Amino acid sequence: MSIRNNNRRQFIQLSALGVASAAFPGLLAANPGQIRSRATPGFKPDIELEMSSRSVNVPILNGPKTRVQKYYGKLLKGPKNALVALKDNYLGPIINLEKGQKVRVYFDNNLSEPSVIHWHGLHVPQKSDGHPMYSINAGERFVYEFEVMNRAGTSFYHSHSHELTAEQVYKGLAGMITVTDEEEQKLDLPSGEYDLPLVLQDRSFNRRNQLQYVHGMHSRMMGFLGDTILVNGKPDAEFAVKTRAYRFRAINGSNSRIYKLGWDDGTPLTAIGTDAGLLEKPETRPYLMLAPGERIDLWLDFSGRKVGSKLVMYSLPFSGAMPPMASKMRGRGGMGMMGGGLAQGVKFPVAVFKVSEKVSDSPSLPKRLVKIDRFSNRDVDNASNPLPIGISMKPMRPLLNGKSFSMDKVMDFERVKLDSIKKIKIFHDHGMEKEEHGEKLAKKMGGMKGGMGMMGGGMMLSMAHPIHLHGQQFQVVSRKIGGMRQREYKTVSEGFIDSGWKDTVLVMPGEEIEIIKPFQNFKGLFLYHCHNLEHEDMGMMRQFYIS
Ligand SMILES: [Cu+2]
Repeated sequence: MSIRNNNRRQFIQLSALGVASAAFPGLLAANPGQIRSRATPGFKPDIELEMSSRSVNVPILNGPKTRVQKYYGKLLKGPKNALVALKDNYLGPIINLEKGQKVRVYFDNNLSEPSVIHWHGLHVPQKSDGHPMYSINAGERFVYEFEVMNRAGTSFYHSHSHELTAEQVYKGLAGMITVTDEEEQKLDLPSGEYDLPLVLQDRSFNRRNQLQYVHGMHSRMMGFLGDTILVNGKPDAEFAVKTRAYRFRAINGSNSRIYKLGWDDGTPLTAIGTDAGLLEKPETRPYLMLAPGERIDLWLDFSGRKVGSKLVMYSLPFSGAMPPMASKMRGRGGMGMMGGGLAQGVKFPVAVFKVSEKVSDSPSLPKRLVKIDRFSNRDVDNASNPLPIGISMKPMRPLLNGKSFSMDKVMDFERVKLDSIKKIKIFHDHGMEKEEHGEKLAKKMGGMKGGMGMMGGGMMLSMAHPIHLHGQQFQVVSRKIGGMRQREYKTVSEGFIDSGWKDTVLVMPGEEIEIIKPFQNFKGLFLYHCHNLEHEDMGMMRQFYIS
């Protein structure tokens, strides 16, 4: 069996590397294991890490410790601050990188199940991107090698083993990555103790403090929603802050919860960065939306606040993210909730900021941050014929372009030429019924009207999906909201920042979003999927084949 699997896997890897450019034959998904990945002799790393995943007990709540899965790290080579462990935490160590560094990571899977690491936000070669075909079995080692090509920004690494992603991330397999570069260093942004993570996750615990995961297909279909909010791995988050500006790197590491971040007293929020990149200039909004997989770099300025005063950051109420059917069941332990849990879109506190010390100086908010060259139709070769990402929900089957994920298949329009820059249209495709529709869709994209088939069964399941594309960051170039659910859309519409670099974008029901994305530097298979991790594991994932 192992020989056959090995051959199959090798074939897939060779195919992905462009050795076999013909159609991917009808292979079964590769089974994890049999990967023998070794360090490349010619690759001279600036940073060398040994990472491992293990089941371990950590203190989260008062009382008994919680069984989690955790990434451990050991710095073999590189600057001391490249790896910062969080004590008594399920979150993996923070990895601090600099543009241009070469990084090698030895990953030892010490779980009792397959796993793989995806460097969400980093633009790395296929083999180091954590594609589920590179999942390794318990006891195996995988070597990741990449050069940091990203601009300064915040990313995060997490498990991406197919059908295990949601549960492994839920159990703890995630951690923050920061990247810095010369452009950022010139800005004199808050650093050191004033540059802090804000990793947002929701969990549910039983009476013995053990993690509870989804029960039943309904909550899986809507996505897991926990009733306990954890910030940086801890409940009841409180930050003691000085009267000055801070940078908080917010990461939504939740499986499916969407946050609408805002202050209790109505003070607006200022963002200086989005997914893996600083903005051209700061953006101040009444609130900011943060969907699973997304990041926002926040500029939180406590200057002028009274010592002893408290500010509470909330997730403010919003509606429209869940199907109408699920919303009606709210309060009755309905879909998407654990019994008595926190429904999607209800208000709850995220973290308390206690002003505890007066200081006399603070960096001031830069008027301009970094230069961003905006993509336009002139940069793409398919302006009038965008690549489709059609979202549809059949009962218990969330799909992209009418298909579920299969490890070794790409459709014609998912084959993209290396070095091309493409326009991509992400939309809700309620009319999609036939399996081959995805193929046809690519051809008739121009003629598609929003709202087609809206009264069909698909619409009843229409919900918000955070769509994540692996590889390079993209830019959002347009948003259109269909005629329906306008009132609900207004509860979130001011919280989207489209001026920066993105790798994940929340697509609300009825919404159609156009993005422009470059496909440069690396050939191979690069995933696109829903970052509602329950959806991802149910197959709401496809891939581009860059050749
Ligand atoms: Cu989804």
